[in-house]
Order: sequence, then C-alpha cells, then structure tokens
Amino acid sequence: MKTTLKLIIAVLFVMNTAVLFARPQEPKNDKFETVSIKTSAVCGMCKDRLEKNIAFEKGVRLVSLDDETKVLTIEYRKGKNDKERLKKAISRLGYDADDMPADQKAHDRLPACCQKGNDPH
Ligand SMILES: [Cu+2]
Repeated sequence: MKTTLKLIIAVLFVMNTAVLFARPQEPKNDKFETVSIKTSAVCGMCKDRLEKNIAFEKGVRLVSLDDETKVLTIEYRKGKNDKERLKKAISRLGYDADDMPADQKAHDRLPACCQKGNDPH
C-alpha cells in the first residue's frame, strides 16, 4: 500500500513537471516586429522628440533612441505598421531616417541646435 502511494506521488510529480515544461513560450516574436532606423538626431531634445512622437504611431509598443549611434529601435505590433511608414513618420518630425531624407519644412522648424549637421552635444 505504501509503495502504491509513493508511486502515485511520484507519477503526480512527474506529470506536474511535464506540465511546467510544456507551457508555451511567450508568443512575443510572432506578434511584434522590431526595426532599427538610423536617424539624424543630435541631442537629448531630439531623443525626447523622436521617442515621444513615434510612440504614438500606429501599433508601436516600444521606442528607444541609442544615445551613441542615434539609431531608433522601434517595436510594433505586426501588421499594424511597417518600416517605410515609420521612416516617413521620422522624416515628418524633421530627421533623416536611413536613406530617407528629413522633411525640409519640419527640419527647418526644429530648434537650431537640433538641426542636421550639428555636432552631437
Ligand atoms: Cu536636438
């Protein structure tokens, strides 16, 4: 009798462990897409401007500008946005986005210190 009980406990334990391992991984990768876009950001104000505005683009979940490389990393819900649209959004804020040049009018409206060609400061 005691052996049977031990066996049942052992079986239950193994089953429990199997359930833990069988738990599906976070379905993160098939729901979200991440892109990196090189921008012409100059300073901390540019960083704030880009991060705050791009955060409101459709489907965007995370956005962060690398201080050193000025590369904007954007995570968005798959199918809700795409890299070309995000590049256009960056351009409309007055910044270059990879090969897409900044919208000239938007660029000229930026504070002088944030305009292209300034040394990072
Ligand atoms: Cu700036």
